[in-house]
Parts: sequence; structure tokens; C-alpha cells
Amino acid sequence: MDRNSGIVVLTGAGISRESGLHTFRDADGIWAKVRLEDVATPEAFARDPDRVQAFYDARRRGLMDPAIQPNAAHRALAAFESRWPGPFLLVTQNIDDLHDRAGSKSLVHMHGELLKARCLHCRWVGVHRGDLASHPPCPNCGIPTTLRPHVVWFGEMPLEMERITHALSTCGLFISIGTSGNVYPAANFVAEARTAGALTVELNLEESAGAAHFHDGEYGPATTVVPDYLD
Ligand code: BJW
Repeated sequence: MDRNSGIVVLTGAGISRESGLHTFRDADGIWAKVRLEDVATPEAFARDPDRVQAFYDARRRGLMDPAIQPNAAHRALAAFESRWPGPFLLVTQNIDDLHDRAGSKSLVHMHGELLKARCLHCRWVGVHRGDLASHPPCPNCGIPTTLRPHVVWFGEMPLEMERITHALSTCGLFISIGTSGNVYPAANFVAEARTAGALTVELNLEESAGAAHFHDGEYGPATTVVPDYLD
């Protein structure tokens, strides 16, 4: 591949599975235990904010468990980025911080970050590791009960879409890792990359819903297929 052309990598929950975090749509996934309509929409938050806050508080505490660490796939991506001479963008749908902790630099959290909160009153966004169900005041404006998790729910606009769209329109290689391809606009990135003339590759435990849209695929656990593909 031409070393001046860009690489875009999209990751999903599957890359963090072997770190101990659950995916969404697998048999033991998050949506098998809780209805997304009850916790991952603005309507759910308006209806029952305490329930939504408690759902994210539990996941935030889980992420801060010292047992949850970046795995070989996160590390392989960070190492690849540091040696690739051309443009590189890692777009993750994950709200965990495992790519950050592995050392990825050119990174977009398109569905937000679990360890950040934002204030519905003054629009402050920042790191917040404590529970939100306890109605803490906003660190910026001081008003209580206005903080929500800095995540993107269904019906909300994913973050940094212009940066992502630009990278996709100029890339020569697009790699999708550990995502089922069920959620838009991420599910459409492979089509956008193909329009730009990129080679498209899926690395996943099994063929995803959109597998036929990729030129190539390698299947198996992320901690095996990602280092194998990138090294
Ligand atoms: C392994 C593995 C291992 C397991 N190794 N692999 C009709 C048509 C088209 C679109 C829509 C529609 N109706 C509504 C929409 C839009 C909607 C949408 O897509 N709905 C679908 C359900 C149809 N999308 C939105 O609303 C989005 N916003 C939007 O579209 O704005 C308008 C817009 C317009 C134009 C341009 C841009 C925007 C927002 C979506 C927000 C999604 N939010 C969530 C929650 C985030 C916070 C949280 O974490 O709680 O994001 S939902 C959830 O799904 C989460 C994930 O990021 C996302 C994707 O899940 P992911 O990562 O793919 O996980 P899984 O579980 O599905 O798959 C895991 C995969 O890993 C599997 O394939 C396994 O096999 C594999 N695996 N172990 C490797 N060890």
C-alpha cells in the first residue's frame, strides 16, 4: 500500500471483550440484560434519569476495576500508529478508555467517553469518574442534577463526524474491528471508504452483518487477528 495514503480503523465492542468488557449484541451482551430503549435514548433519560445514570454509573465503576486493562489488540493498534508514516485515524465506537490507555494518539471517540460528563446547563465537558446518580453539582457552574454521561445515545449526532468523513474520503485502507455493523452512521463507513477507492478489511470474531461489503476478512478473537494482521 502507498505509504502516503491514509488508514482509517473503526473499532467496536468486540475489541474490548477480551479485556473483560461486554459487547452489546452477543448472547451475553448488554442488550440481552437491559432494553436499549430504557437506557440509551434521550427519551429514556427524560423519563427516568436516575435509572439511566445508575446504568452508566455501574459501567463506569466496572471500567475503573484494575482488572480491566488494554489487551494485545489495543496495543497492536497503538504500536502500528507509531510506526506508520502516513495519515492514520482510529475511530472507536467504544466509550471505554482502553485505546487511550494503550497509547493511541489519533483517536476519535465517536460515541463519547464513559469517564467524561457534560453539563446540560453550561455545556461543560470534562473528566468525571464519580457516580452521577447522586446528583453532583457541575464542577463549572455549580448547579446540581445537570450532569449527564458524555455518551451518544440513539437519535443523537455522533461526535467529530466531519473529521471522520474527511479521513474516510482520503483513505487507502479501511479496517473494521470487533463491530457488528448494526449501528449507523458507523455501519456505512465501509461504503464511504470504498467510494474513496480504499481496500476494506473486516477483523472480527465472526462475519458481521455487513461482511459482504468488505474486500477481505480475517476471523477470530481480536487479540489474535489484530496483531497478526498489523505485524
Ligand atoms: C469480537 C469478540 C472478540 C465479540 N474479538 N470480535 C434505520 C436505518 C439507518 C439508521 C437508523 C435507522 N433507524 C435509526 C437509525 C439511526 C441509529 C441506528 O443506527 N439505529 C440502528 C439500530 C438501525 N443511529 C443513531 O441514532 C446514531 N445517530 C445518528 O444516526 O445520528 C444522525 C446522523 C445522520 C447522518 C450522519 C450522522 C448522524 C447514534 C448511535 C448511538 C449508538 N450508541 C450506542 C451506545 C453508546 C453509549 C454506550 O456504550 O452505552 O453505541 S448503542 C451501542 O451500539 C454502542 C456501540 O458503540 C454501538 C455499536 O455496537 P458494536 O460496537 O458494534 O457492538 P456489538 O455488540 O453490536 O458487536 C460486537 C461485535 O464484536 C460482534 O460482531 C461480535 O461478533 C464481535 N466480537 N467478541 C473480536 N473477542
